[in-house]
Formats: sequence, structure tokens, C-alpha cells
Amino acid sequence: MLDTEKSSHPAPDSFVAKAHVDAARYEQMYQASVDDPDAFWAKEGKRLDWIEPFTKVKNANFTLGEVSIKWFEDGVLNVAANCIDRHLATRADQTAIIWEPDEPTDPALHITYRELHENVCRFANVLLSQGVMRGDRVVIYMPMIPEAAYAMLACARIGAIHSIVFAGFSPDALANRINDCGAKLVVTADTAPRGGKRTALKSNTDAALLHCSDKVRCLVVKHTGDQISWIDGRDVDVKAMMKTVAPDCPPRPMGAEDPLFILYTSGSTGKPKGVVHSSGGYLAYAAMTHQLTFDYHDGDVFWCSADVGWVTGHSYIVYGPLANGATTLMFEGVPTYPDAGRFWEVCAKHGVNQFYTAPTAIRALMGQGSEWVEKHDLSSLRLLGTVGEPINPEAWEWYNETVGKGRCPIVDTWWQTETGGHMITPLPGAIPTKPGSATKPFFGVQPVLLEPNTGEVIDDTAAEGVLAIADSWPGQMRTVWGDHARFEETYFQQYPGYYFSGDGCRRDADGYYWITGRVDDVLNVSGHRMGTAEVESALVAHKAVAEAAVVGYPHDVKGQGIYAYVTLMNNETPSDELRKDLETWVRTEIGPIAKPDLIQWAPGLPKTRSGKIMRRILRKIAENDYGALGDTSTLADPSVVDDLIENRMNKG
Ligand code: 6R9
Repeated sequence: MLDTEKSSHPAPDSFVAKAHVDAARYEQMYQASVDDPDAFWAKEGKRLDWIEPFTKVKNANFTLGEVSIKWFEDGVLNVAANCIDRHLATRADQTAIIWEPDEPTDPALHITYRELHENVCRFANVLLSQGVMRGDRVVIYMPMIPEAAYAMLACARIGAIHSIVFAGFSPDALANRINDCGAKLVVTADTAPRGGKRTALKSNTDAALLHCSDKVRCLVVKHTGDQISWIDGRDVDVKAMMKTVAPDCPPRPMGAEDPLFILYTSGSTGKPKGVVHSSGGYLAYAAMTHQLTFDYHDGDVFWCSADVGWVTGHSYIVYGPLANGATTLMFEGVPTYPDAGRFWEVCAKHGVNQFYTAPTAIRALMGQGSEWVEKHDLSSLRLLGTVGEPINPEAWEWYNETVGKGRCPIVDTWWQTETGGHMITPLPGAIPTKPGSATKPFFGVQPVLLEPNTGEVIDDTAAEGVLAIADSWPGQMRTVWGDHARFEETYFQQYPGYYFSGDGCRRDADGYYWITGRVDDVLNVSGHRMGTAEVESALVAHKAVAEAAVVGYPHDVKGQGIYAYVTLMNNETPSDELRKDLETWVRTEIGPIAKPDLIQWAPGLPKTRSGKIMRRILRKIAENDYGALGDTSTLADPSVVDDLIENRMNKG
């Protein structure tokens, strides 16, 4: 076992010499950012081009009942113009997006800023022709293809609010999101190739739209040419139409606080929340974190392997990099297709300088052996990053040694859909890393550890508690779409005066932060967030199921696996067939990422006398940790616990 707290990895001197921020500058800038946030962010806000400059900087109130977050509120800008137009004078012929297709034998695309401009303008004109107006919502359900970025930026250009739904979600999940945000239009593609398989996006969209207003239009990108059904008057062939509309479309002036996008994410209760992000503050924060966390310099090739369906793809494939005039790589495929060397082949092929991925991918590839990495020339790599979940020291060491050859700093970035950008992360030239620690706060971020029960701030440097943030930062979410009360309840109620992250955290004697995982009923499966309540409600919607309780358990590759305890209806009998049926059922209700890894038949669930399921106990059983079951005396029927232990799924 490594003593990770003591294992400190400073960046090589040659890296520090060129870095945007070194140790002294980090200390000085961090202090300035918390001493006088208005002055600090007034300067950083000027990273963007403003149509009307802002005169106000920060205006935030975390008081329950009055929660309001505004940044640069009287400024006027356009996000697409910041990501494209302002670069045309100096870098029109520079590649903005490198697109790497699923099949390595298909040609990659290099899209210049000039081409990006024309494609986004044409896409925007298609949206306008379909009656999409400022403030309207557009749902994007797309493969990882350039048109996904065009669609996002086209919305931003005309002031429409996009909401991307990850292409792995089911028609039901898609319909719920279309309806929740009242989208006027859905952008999709015929099919999405991934790892040599195809997801039928158009037919999923057809199925979803059966549950939506018949006014919702459907723009279809014919990407693979696979056969699809077509409804005249509702469906529009985007590529064909892009050829007929004008190649220019003026960017619409937008208020800094106008919503840029909505992104649905899971919480501990209820249906997924529509997290709303702003235009000005979000973009300034995404741009700044992209430049400083990854130490991005002009001419570098940056690759974030996330999907644009997640916040990581929004901030670090599209908005952050493009606002900085970067070259950003977009990959359609998966790490293991056609073989476990694909990531490294792509890094070598395109001369990637900064590579950003999830611990689950690193673990999966580590399991395939180092020879897949060693086949490829990774000398272009200068920095590696991780996001989405805690990284275990073994995976960290492998990433560091085998991929980074010990010379690439690893930035372990802690942040959330809600935070818009990195919150706790090493700045690579400034902060020596420790395997498994997200290290120190980004500028303007004031983390505090709270005692979970009393909510008191823990002042000791070395401490453990729940992680909250004491003041606002520009990338913070502004509200839950259509439900501001839910925003306040979820993030500001339990610990008054703070933004509550939902994560547990330890701080070591050096002031480094170590995220220990969620303290609520949110699962993190392969870096994907999921509420236990969502999986449970999918299970109980099955006719054979009376009751279900879902918990996470440690999984070697996924970080957490989904463990479902299922109580069947009286007239049903457990069988392998039924188990398979339930797995398929959850896949169709939510999507493949929500499929339970283990289903245990539970004649009864441990409940308190008031009928509350004691998840703490179920978690311990799933973790194989019976010694720590704790007090079971408050259970209505303690004997159910013995039965559950007896019939546990992943024994040994
Ligand atoms: C960006 C993103 C957020 C949750 C978060 C935490 C976990 C993210 C992490 C991490 C440990 C890191 N998380 N980054 N845990 N170390 N570097 O992942 O957003 O999908 O909203 O998930 O992911 O539990 O609360 P999102």
C-alpha cells in the first residue's frame, strides 16, 4: 500500500518553467481572488469579448429563501462569437476541432475556425428557419460528431438554450427531458456508431416523441446513412438544409445571465434536475480553468475523452477550449475499439499534448496490460488529467508511469455538473500532486469542511467532513430549470449559508483535499451519476416487482456497481430469466448505464418501524461488511437481515 499523503509529485522543472502559473503566483492570485473577488473577476471577465462591457461583477446571495447568483449581470455578449468569430482575425486557418471517427480506418476531420464559423452559422439559420427563437429550448441527442458542437454553438449564436441528452439514454429518459424543459425541437442523427456497434438515435427519438407535444420538430443529421423512418412536416434533413441557407448569421447580443444551457443530472431524490448555466460567468470560468488547469498554450492539441452529453464535454470539449482559440479533439469511439490501444493510437496520430479522461477508463485499460500503451509514441503528451470519481493510487501510478512516463503532471480535477468547471484541482506548474488527491482549490473557490450533523465549520487543517463551498464563483449553476425552490432545498438548505456539494472529503496536514465520495444516495458508476431512486422507480415499474432498493458496491473497473435488492409480487417466483428480464427492463427505462450489476431476490427489506428502508444496512451487505452492520434494533423485523446476508450475490 502506498502512503499517498506523503507521496508528493512536483512537476518537472522544464514544465514549471513554461507554466502559466507557478507556486508563488498561485498563492498570490488565490489570496487576491478571495480577498477581493470583485477586482479579481473583473479582470478575468475581460478574457471574453463583450458587446456591452459589464460594470457589476459579483452579486450572490446564499441565504435560504433568497438564493440568487449573478455574475457580470449588466454585460452583454454572445458565447458563439467568443468561441469562434473573435478568433477569425488571427486563426481562421487553425484547426478548431479534430474529429476522430469510431472506425480508425475512416478519415479524421480537421475543421478550421473559418469552417466552424460557416457551419455554425448555417446550422443557426436552419434553427431560425424552424422558428427557434431566443430563449427557446433545443434538445440535442447526438453521437460524438462535429454537428453536435455545431448545434450547441448555433443555439448559443441565436440565444436558444440547449439541453444535451446523452446518446446512451433511452427514449423514456429523452421524452422526460424534452417535456421538462418544453423543448421546441430535437436535434438527432440517424444512428450513432460506437465501438463498432450502432445506437438507433432516430428511432429512439421517434419513440420518445410519441410522448411529447406534436409541435416538437426533429432535425436529423444523416451521419451513417442507415435506414430510418421519416415523418414529413416534422423531420428535417439538416445537412441538406444547411446547403440551402445563408452562410452567415449575426450573433445575437445576450445578457451575461441569460441561460446558455440546461443539463439534467441526478440527485438523491426525485427525477433528474435541469441544471441551468449562464452565458457570461460560465464561459469565463470554463475558459479560465481550461487554460490554467491544463496549462494550455497556443498551438497545443487538447483532448478530453468525455461525451458532450456530460458537463465535462460541455466545458472541456467545446466551450472552454474554443473560447481559448484552442484545437480540441472530439472522439466518436470508445477506448477499447478496435483494441485497447485506441486512446494511445489517437494521441500519437494527432500529437495530443493534454489528455483528460476518467479513472474508470484508466482502470479498464490498465487491466488489458501495458503493451497496448507501449506500442504507441506518446512523446507529444505533456499533461494528463482525470475527472468524475476518486482515482485509486494503483490506477494513478499506472497512468503516471506507463502513459505519462513519469514526466506528465496529473491533474485530478474535482467538480460537478453544478459547478460548471474545475473547483479543486492542481494547477500543474504550482502544486505538487499526490495520487488520489484533487489537491487545492481553484481561484475564487473557498472549500470548507462541515461537521455532517451539526453543520459546524471544522477549522483544523487535518480533518474530515462534508464538502461545502463558502462563496460563489462565476461558473456556478444559477437554478434548477422551472424549480428554483428545488435548487435552494438541494444545495442551500441543509447547511445554511453554504453551497453543499453532496461529497464527503478529507483534508490532510498539507491542506490537500481528498474527495471520499458521495454522502447522499447518488451512485457514481463509471463516472456517470445516477440516483438510486431513479433505478428503484424503474424496477418497481415492472409488473413482477413489489419493491426495490438500490445501493452501490465497490467495483474494480466501474468504481461503483449497482446492487439491487428486489422483492417480487406474491405470485412471482425468482428465476434467472426474470433477472435478465429486469436487467433489460432497466436498460430500456433509463439506458444501458443504469443496468444493475447484481440483483438479489429479497423476500423482505430492512425497514424502520416508520417504514423507511435502512440503506446503510443494505450497503454494508452489498459491500460484504457484516461486522459493521451497526444497530439493527430499530428494524421492524431484524430477521430479514439474516436472510439477505445468507443470499448475498457477490460472495467472497
Ligand atoms: C464533472 C463531473 C459529480 C460528482 C462529484 C463527485 C464525483 C467528480 C471527482 C469526483 C473524486 C474527482 N467526482 N470529480 N470525485 N475526485 N476528481 O464528474 O460531474 O457528473 O456532476 O459528477 O462526481 O462525487 O460530486 P458530475
